[in-house]
Amino acid sequence: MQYADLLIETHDKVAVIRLNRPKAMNALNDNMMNELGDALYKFDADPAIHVIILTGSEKVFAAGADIAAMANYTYADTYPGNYIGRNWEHILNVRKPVIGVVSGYALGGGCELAMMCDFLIAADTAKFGQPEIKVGVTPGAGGTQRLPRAIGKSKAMDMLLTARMIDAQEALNTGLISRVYPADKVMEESLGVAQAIAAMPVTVAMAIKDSVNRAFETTLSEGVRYERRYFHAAFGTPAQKEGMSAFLEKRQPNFDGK
Ligand code: DAK
Repeated sequence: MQYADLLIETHDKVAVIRLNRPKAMNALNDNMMNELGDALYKFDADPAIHVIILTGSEKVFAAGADIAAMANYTYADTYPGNYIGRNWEHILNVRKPVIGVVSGYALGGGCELAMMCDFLIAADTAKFGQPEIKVGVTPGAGGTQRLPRAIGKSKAMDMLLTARMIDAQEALNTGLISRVYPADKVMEESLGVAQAIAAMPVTVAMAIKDSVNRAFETTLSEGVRYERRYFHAAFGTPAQKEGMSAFLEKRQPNFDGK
């Protein structure tokens, strides 16, 4: 898979998609977001891939939507043209786990894209922010919605209204990210996390992802009902037979192809 604004690698069952517009701090533009959707859908459909990592460079995950591209947009360009909605949210349709790995800046649309991943691992160099207010717009890709759900209203209001950035430690303390590693180790460690998930049964990983995401879209009792259906269905799968047999036989499970 060859793209102008992405670099692609695979490591066994793990695909790595790297945002790659180094001259513009990986600013997100239409071409990059179209390519990202294409790569995500191809890996989601590929039975050899179980987990996807979305990352940037060592210096920057993404410094936001491309301000040079947006500067002359009018309302007629954005609303009828469905700016953002038309191609930024493909990642939300991906059914396999997507881990965001952030080194350096994740700002504006970059922070919003990171928050669309299933969970985030960061380098100790990471900086997260929603500085849109400084360029005269509100966030447009979920920043005012996903940030308060992730870190609470007070901290989210503080970041959104003042445009201040938080570092990796503060992001860890608030629950925006799940792990922090030294910058020179973050990819190796993240690949280890992805490979551990990739060794689990992909059908169960997909069901867990779908159930967790329901928690943000429905009531507690409906969410639990939803989870219960997946739990019951699991008893019809080879993964449950292999996992429970392996436990009783005191051996490691082999979930290949399950
Ligand atoms: N867009 C385009 N180019 C960018 C960019 C961006 N967001 N961020 C950086 N660059 C470019 C710089 O212009 C510079 O280009 P040259 O001058 O070399 O040609 C190059 O990348 C290197 O940047 P700096 O020289 O500034 O590098 P520094 O290390 O000094 O600073 C920085 C790094 C990331 C702190 C700084 O570049 C910065 O503050 N960047 C802007 C961050 C920002 O404000 N991000 C939010 C963007 S607004 C909407 C939906 C969504 C949105 C808007 C509307 N609707 C539905 C209508 C979303 C908006 C945003 O994301």
